[in-house]
Amino acid sequence: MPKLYLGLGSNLGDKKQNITNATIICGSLLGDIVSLSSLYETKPWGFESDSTFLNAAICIETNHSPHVCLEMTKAIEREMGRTQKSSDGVYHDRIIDIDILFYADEIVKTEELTVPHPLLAERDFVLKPLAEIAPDLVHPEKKVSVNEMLKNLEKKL
Ligand code: PH2
Ligand code: MG
Ligand code: MG
Repeated sequence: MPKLYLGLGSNLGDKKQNITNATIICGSLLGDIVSLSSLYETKPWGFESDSTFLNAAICIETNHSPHVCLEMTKAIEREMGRTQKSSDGVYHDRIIDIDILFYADEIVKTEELTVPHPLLAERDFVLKPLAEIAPDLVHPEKKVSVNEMLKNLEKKL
């Protein structure tokens, strides 16, 4: 079964509970959770906010297509009370954000969805949790592993 990697983030309310709830709901709707990172406290990236984030990464074995997974993660965000969606690089505080990072080694480029996540290699709040659960996962276009992407990013920071 294909492995779906999701990045989870929260910087509003009970962040730890929000990540836990999202993990449970993702597991029940999308498939079996096969790995789960620890929680990482991270500074807001790409926008100003007084609220730090908790970030995590999870891996789910799923029968659903990437687009169905996207619709489900969006529905979970809405159900959990997320109001504003980010667009054009303008970010907002949020109860929960669920991003598709990888879907097996598939490449998806449609209007609604780009997989692997296009900003993955620039975000330590994504790569750190992901490196905990999938250090050797190789980016199908860049041909480098998660661990290598993290090392390259840390050299730049
Ligand atoms: N998500 C963003 C923008 N900035 N910063 C951190 N630390 N964690 C996030 O999950 C995050 C962010 C867009 O979704
Ligand atoms: Mg995001
Ligand atoms: Mg998102």
